[in-house]
Amino acid sequence: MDPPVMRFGVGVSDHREGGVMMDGYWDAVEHHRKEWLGLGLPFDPFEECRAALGAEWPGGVSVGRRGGREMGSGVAREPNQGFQVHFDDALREFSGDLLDATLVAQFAFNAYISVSESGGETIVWRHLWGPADEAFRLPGSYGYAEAVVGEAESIELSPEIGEAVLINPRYFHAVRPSQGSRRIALGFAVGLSTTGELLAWG
Ligand SMILES: O=C(O)CCC(=O)C(=O)O
Ligand SMILES: [Fe+2]
Repeated sequence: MDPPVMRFGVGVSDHREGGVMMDGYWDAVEHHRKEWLGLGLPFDPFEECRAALGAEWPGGVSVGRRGGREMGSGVAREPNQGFQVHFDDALREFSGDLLDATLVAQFAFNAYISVSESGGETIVWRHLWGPADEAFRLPGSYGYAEAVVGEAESIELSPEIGEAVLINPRYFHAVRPSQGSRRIALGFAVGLSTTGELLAWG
C-alpha cells in the first residue's frame, strides 16, 4: 500500500475481493501462527491485550470465529509514513456477516509498543462515510483525500509506549508520518455482537 506499512501478521482486509473473504486468509493465519511461535515469546501479547480490554466486560474479549474457525488475533503494524485518511467497517467491507455473529458496533484497538519523537499522531474526525465521499477516493488506494472530512471536528491522539487506544473506526481517521523512532502498534478489530459479546479479529 502507499505509503508502505510494515506488518507482522495477517489482516482480513488484505484477503478480500469484492466484499468476499478469500480462503487464502486461513493459510496466511496458519502460517503466521507458526511465525509467532518462532519468536519464542513467553506470552501472547494479543491475549494480554484482550484480557486487559475485557477485564470489565462480562465474558471478556474472545477471538471471533468464522465458519467455526478462529480468526487471526491481530497484526503488528509499523506505519512510519502514516496511514491515509480512511475508515474501517466490516459491515460495509464484507457482504454478509464476517464472523459467526452479527455485529452492531466495531472498534479498532491499538497498543503502542514503539513511538516516534515527533509525528505519528492518530487523527479521528467526526465524519462518517456517505456516498458523496467517494468523490474524494484516492485512485488505487484504500484512502481518501483529506478534504473528504471538510470542516469536521477532530481529535489528535499522541499515545505513549504502553498505552492503548480504542476508537470507532467508522469515523474517518489517519496516522501522520513519523519522524525519528519507529512507530509500531499491536492492533486488532473488536466487534460488539447482538448477544453482547466482544469479538476480536485481525
Ligand atoms: O495506528 C493507529 O493509531 C491507527 C491505525 C488504524 O488505522 C486502525 O487501527 O484502524
Ligand atoms: Fe484504520
